[in-house]
Amino acid sequence: MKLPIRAAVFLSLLAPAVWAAAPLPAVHVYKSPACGCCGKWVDHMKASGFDVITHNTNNVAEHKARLGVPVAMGSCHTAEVGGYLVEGHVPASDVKRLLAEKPRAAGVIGLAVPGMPASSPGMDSPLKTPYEVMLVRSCGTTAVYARH
Ligand SMILES: [Cu+2]
Repeated sequence: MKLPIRAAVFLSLLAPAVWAAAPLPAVHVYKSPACGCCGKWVDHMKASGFDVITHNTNNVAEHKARLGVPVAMGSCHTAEVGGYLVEGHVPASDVKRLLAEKPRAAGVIGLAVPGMPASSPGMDSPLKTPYEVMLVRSCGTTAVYARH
């Protein structure tokens, strides 16, 4: 009987370490203090388990430029998480997938939902309007990452 008990104790000690190995990085959000839908996206990210640090600014464009958001991919707010840019109303599930896949080596610098699609998180229109999440590369090219 000793071995199974030791194994169980060992596993119970191991479990917290496994959990701690991959915590979600904090999300830094840059948004206008007057932006309502930006705040709702912050709520969506928090509800999905992210710590969110909100930076209210009247110069969101400065941060988009710093992070390398292509002009055509622009939305209302921009964010930074785990070294990646997240532009606009990107679903938390896609951000988590990006953080797990770590495509930095393939030249990917982040995700974007250009404009403000009605059905995206934080916009929350009851109408089911399809929209795409775009992957952004350091060279400025984009590709479809997810369809919702
Ligand atoms: Cu918005």
